[in-house]
Amino acid sequence: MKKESKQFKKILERAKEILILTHKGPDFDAFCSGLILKEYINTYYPKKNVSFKARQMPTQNIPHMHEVKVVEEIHSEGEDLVILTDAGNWNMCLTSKDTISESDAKLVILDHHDTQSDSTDLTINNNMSSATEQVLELCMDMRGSKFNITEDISILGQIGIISDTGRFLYENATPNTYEIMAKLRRVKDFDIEDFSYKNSKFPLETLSPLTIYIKNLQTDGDLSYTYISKEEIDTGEFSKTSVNNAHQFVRDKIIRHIQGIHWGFVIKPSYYKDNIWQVSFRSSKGYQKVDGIAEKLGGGGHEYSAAARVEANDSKEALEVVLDAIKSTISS
Ligand SMILES: [Mn+2]
Repeated sequence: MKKESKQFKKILERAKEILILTHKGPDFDAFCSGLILKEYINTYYPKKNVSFKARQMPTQNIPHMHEVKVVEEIHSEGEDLVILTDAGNWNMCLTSKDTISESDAKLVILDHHDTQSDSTDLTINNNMSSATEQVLELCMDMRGSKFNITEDISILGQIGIISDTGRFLYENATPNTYEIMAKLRRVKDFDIEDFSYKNSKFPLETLSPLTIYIKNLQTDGDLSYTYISKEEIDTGEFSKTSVNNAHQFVRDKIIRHIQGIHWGFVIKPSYYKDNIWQVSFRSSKGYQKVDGIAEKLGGGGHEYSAAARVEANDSKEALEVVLDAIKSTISS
């Protein structure tokens, strides 16, 4: 057993009241890693109290999802151990109203992000494809061949891993990821295609703001960009969700998928503050890196996927601010 697994086991064995938390706006990896860990504790330590709190339920049915306690605020309820999965620090998990970080419970982080982690009693992060892979690896290391992959754990594991690896398309999928996936699929032949298909569905109302984004699209060399203005949102009476969905669709499936185009950005007004605009950048591997541009605008992200907020009076000005930042970053 690895040293970190032994340490985790020791901390777990001493705890009585355990709370599992994950990042805000939880994705499937967040839910699946937390639920697998909860199942593990429930199975091997049935006398311990373990709860998993989040602000919302997953968008599709997954095993054990009814065990997620949906709460608005997170305060200490006498826990002696808090475990964060799929998050490197409190900040990713808590809002300003939550006070749980002030409790003197022990803190363990099980993560796979590059983000700087808070100081903890134990952090396990082997830069795996997903927090789900990290949690499974840990469970398997602690129990060895006795670890029982139930059908539910198999399904949760597969969902977490396929979500965070984009069905094994991203670079984060390693031989270890495939090996764990093989173990999971021997237990249950989960329908990945059906799950991904359902997950990619969007509400009909997304199409109206989407036509605006497409109409506003411009190209410049291998760059494409588009936006939606406040006036267009008001005139069309578009809901916030429909604009957000359309924004994501253009960002992920249009801007860098046009032939001859390798990168781009999408702009929309912020719903939280007047005169603030959200800009999302996407690029293709080996082409223009966008993290530096986003950083110049006060944001950040990864080499080929980044975001920022810019201040501007209208969409035209917001576009100029972003195009200026691009020009000065590329020429420097
Ligand atoms: Mn993740």
